[in-house]
Amino acid sequence: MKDQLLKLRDEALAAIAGVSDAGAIQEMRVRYLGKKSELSRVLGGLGKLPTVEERRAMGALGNEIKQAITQALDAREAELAAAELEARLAAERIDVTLPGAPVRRGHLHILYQVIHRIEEIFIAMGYEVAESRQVETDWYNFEALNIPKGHPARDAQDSLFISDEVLLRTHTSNTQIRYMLEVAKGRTPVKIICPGRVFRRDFEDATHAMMFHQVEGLVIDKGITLASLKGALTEMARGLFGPDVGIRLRPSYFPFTEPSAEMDISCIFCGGKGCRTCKGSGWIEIGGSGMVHPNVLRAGGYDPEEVSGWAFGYGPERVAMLMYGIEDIRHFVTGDMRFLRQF
Ligand code: 2U9
Repeated sequence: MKDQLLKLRDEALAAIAGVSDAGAIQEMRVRYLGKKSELSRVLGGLGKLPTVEERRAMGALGNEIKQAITQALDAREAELAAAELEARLAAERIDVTLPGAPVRRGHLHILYQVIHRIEEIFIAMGYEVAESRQVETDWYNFEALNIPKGHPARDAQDSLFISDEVLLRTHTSNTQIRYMLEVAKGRTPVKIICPGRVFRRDFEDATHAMMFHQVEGLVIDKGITLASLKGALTEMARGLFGPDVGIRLRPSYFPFTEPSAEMDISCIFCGGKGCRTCKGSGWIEIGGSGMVHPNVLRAGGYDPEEVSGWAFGYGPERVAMLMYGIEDIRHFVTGDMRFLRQF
């Protein structure tokens, strides 16, 4: 029996030394130490040994061998686990010094680059930028701007009504009314520009969109005249188009200003000599302006006998189109990255 046991031990230890897979260790535990193992079978015959001494000696040897095999299994298992960890660490090593995958940096939409430039020009002149709601009541969009119900100017501004009294604003002028009533509350001076989205019911083509932007300006103080309007507009035109650009005001009509004027810039393509873009006139129309109508001052809580003011309005889409040679207003909203990435 002793020889059998020693042979079993040597076999087991050799097999354990040769195993190279941690998963196989558990199998070996069952094979060499389990209830159905050769070792258990041999030791099962202990009772058949003739003397107590032999039984004791073989029992002790059996236990020693069990221990030796258990130790060998544990040691090999630990060795294999360490080797596996080592291999994984080597295989999954990350070089943290490698440059990362490049992320393409985005930028502001071209229209908002232009709007921000306009804001900067006016901020430098001491203006505040004011914003307000795009869904507005009839009163703030029309009535307060001297456009009562039935006024023909309502037809010229085809509107998107949500209910009888609520519409998508057709201009940013609601912002000036709200600023006068809710922020300035009769205090002077008021010096604001109001950029924002406006909406009109219109047929879209290369120069008309249902949604576009306006930048409007408003100044109110004692003794304000058209002289400072022309000064501010000239500063704006030069800031946008360069130091040689001039402004021309042509008499016109708007319900919210009196007197009113169309506002032209000298042609930025021919310098005023006359070309195709300015149709030979040397001037390009970009917006409107005028002295704030007394009714509008009153609606904003100001006394037209005490103070006066001027206002202007124009579309930054048109400015961006002139500056960058963009031929279709719809490019601004189609989201075509080939267009947007150019700027
Ligand atoms: C208040 C008083 C007066 C704003 C003004 C214009 C003239 C004008 C158009 C130009 C092209 C709009 O972008 S466009 O379609 N705007 O001609 N806007 S005066 O007058 C105001 C505004 C607010 C309280």
